[in-house]
Amino acid sequence: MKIHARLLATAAALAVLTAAVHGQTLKAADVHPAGYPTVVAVESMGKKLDAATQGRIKFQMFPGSVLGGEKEMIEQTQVGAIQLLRTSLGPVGPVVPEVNVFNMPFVFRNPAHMRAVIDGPIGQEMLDKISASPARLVALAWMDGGSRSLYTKKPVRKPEDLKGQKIRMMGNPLFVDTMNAMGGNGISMGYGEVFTAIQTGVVDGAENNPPSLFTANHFQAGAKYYTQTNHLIIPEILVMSKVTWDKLSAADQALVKKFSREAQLEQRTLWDQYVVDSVAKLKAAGVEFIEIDNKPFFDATVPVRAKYGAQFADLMKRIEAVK
Ligand code: GTR
Repeated sequence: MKIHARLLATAAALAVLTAAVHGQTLKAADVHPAGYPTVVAVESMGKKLDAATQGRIKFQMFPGSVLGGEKEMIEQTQVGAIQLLRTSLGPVGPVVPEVNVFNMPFVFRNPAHMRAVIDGPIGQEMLDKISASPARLVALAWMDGGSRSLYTKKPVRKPEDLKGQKIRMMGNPLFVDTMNAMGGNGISMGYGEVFTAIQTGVVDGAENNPPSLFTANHFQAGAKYYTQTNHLIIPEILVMSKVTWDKLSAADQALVKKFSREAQLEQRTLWDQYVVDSVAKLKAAGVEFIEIDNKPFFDATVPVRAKYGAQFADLMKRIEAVK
């Protein structure tokens, strides 16, 4: 019995030692809180990796921006301080300019069109472009970010209503230009600063999808009018630091790819339900959804697509042709 116990203790000590030598913990990060579809899907990926490698690859999720804003987290992933990151493509644009074709206003007709594009050859090409770029990010899978609309303190129905209003946009000059073209003043700012900025009047509103508006509580800071502009439909992405990727064996890389793909599908299912629930909760909380014809906003942003889209002319035609 005693020998058995000692053997067990030795085995346990050896396991710890082996993990220390060969094992590793992947730090994953997200600006969204626990329970958000992206966080849940990436957590399941981590559990699968742990199980498939008998604990050799461990996983820890840092949700809710605890490791920094999205821009800072992208930088940390590039240098390998964060190993896995779920991010919007918005702030990836300044680092990998090729992704900006997906960041343009009204480039997708609706979220279903966006999904058809990312699920097809164009989506795969874009993942490959990111991985091949000098940004040191390995693009593993797409995530869904739905459709972004405007929310403000005063109701907005047409571009003229945005005159003089400061609207927070994600950190990418393309978005500031988009808001300026839509009639407002685009102010670029990190996600974590938006609540206080609305509350203190530093900005008059922002724009996002219903799940983000709901979980970040921006309506409680005073932006209660949600105008259905649907001006940006930006896919999101799961990336691994190239520093980490290069240290994995080919077999482990294959596992990471397989489970990332599964995370993409899981997130999509969770996302659809989360959008429905968020819309219901926002309405119950008194947020007024303003239905509009968004054509004037589409028309107002023609120059933005012309300016940023010129370099992607062929790709834009292919995107448009996707049914
Ligand atoms: C959300 C997106 C986040 C972040 C945020 C923002 O919709 O999921 O990754 O980009 O928007 O506006 O900063």
